[in-house]
Amino acid sequence: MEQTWRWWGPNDVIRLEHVTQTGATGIVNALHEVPAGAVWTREAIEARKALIEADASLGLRWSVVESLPVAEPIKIGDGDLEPLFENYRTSLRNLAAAGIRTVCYNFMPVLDWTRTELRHPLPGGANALRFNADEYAAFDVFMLERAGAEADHAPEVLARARAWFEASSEADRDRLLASIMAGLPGAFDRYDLPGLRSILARFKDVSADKLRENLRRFLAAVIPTAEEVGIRMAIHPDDPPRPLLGLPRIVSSEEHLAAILELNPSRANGLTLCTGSLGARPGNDVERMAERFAHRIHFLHLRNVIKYPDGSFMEADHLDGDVDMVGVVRAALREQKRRREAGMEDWRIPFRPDHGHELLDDVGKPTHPGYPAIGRLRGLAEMRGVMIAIAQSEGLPI
Ligand code: DNO
Repeated sequence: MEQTWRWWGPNDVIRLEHVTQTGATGIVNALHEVPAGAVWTREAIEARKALIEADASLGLRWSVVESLPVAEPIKIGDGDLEPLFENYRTSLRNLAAAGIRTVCYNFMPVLDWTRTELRHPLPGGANALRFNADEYAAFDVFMLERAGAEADHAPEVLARARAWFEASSEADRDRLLASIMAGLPGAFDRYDLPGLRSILARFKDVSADKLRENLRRFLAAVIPTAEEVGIRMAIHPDDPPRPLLGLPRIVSSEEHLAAILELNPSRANGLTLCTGSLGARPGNDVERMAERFAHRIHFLHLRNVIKYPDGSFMEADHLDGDVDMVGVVRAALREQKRRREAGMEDWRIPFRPDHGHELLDDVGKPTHPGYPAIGRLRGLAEMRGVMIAIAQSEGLPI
């Protein structure tokens, strides 16, 4: 398994030298400055690649793109999409020309990952990301004032949400809005409440079936090109894996993943198995999904979550939480063996420690929420240990 690290580009305070110190060799990166829907040019890709590989002694290569974003009109299924499809295909061709073969993307309308608390304090002074069902309901019902929102929350959650809202200060509400918006990658497309209401309105006729149909259309438009240029597309699951703000979700469960793989049977239509995203949904058996879909997994995000009965969840230490991480790593290692025996050249599956707690000197550093250096270094080290232990005891290639 290729050990990778998400690097946010030249503005990341965690520098490439630091990444080398973690033991990772693959860089996960995106041209976050290019707006969704626009082409990633050959020049821009080559410039970024050159930056990543400038110092050969660091031993790094740009191995995965996360993400090549899908523009909202494609998810809405609005208007003439052909120019957007063509731009996406051009970006894929340009990436392939630079030797990049794995492209992660998601199909979550409007919001990428969503949390209500970016710094939930842990004993000893560390911080974790947390999704609090009461605060989320307070946001949805009382701040956003979304029509019909009450029906989407359990009565006891709603009662606590009301109490939270009534006791909240303006600063509390600002913090909640900022936390919910923080998931949007890059520095773009942060919405304020009116902005969020208007983008939500554009999705009002998009049911889950319609969204799935729009995904099918997108795949039909881009997968043949991906196949032709040797790119593996890897859809990222919904985070959290449940409908949010009335928006449909179609990448949240085993059934969803199976349906997506069937939408387009090409191996280029594959998955990012994100254990933390999928693990936050009651009933999801992530180890079983790793085994069942192994042949179509092109990228692994390893992190863990603890779920609470009211729908809240917290990001846990990588080996502590509800997901059987050892089982997932075992499934990935066995799949690699199968690929190698089948003569596949790129048999190694890239994985990255996805998120980490803010630990020690991470606290107070201006890193992206969920992406501190030491917390992720700990996660990577733990997962590397699991990987090597399983590989040695089962005689599997690493
Ligand atoms: C959060 C990430 C997501 C992910 C995108 C992939 O930390 O896992 O932002 O990168 O959803 O498209």
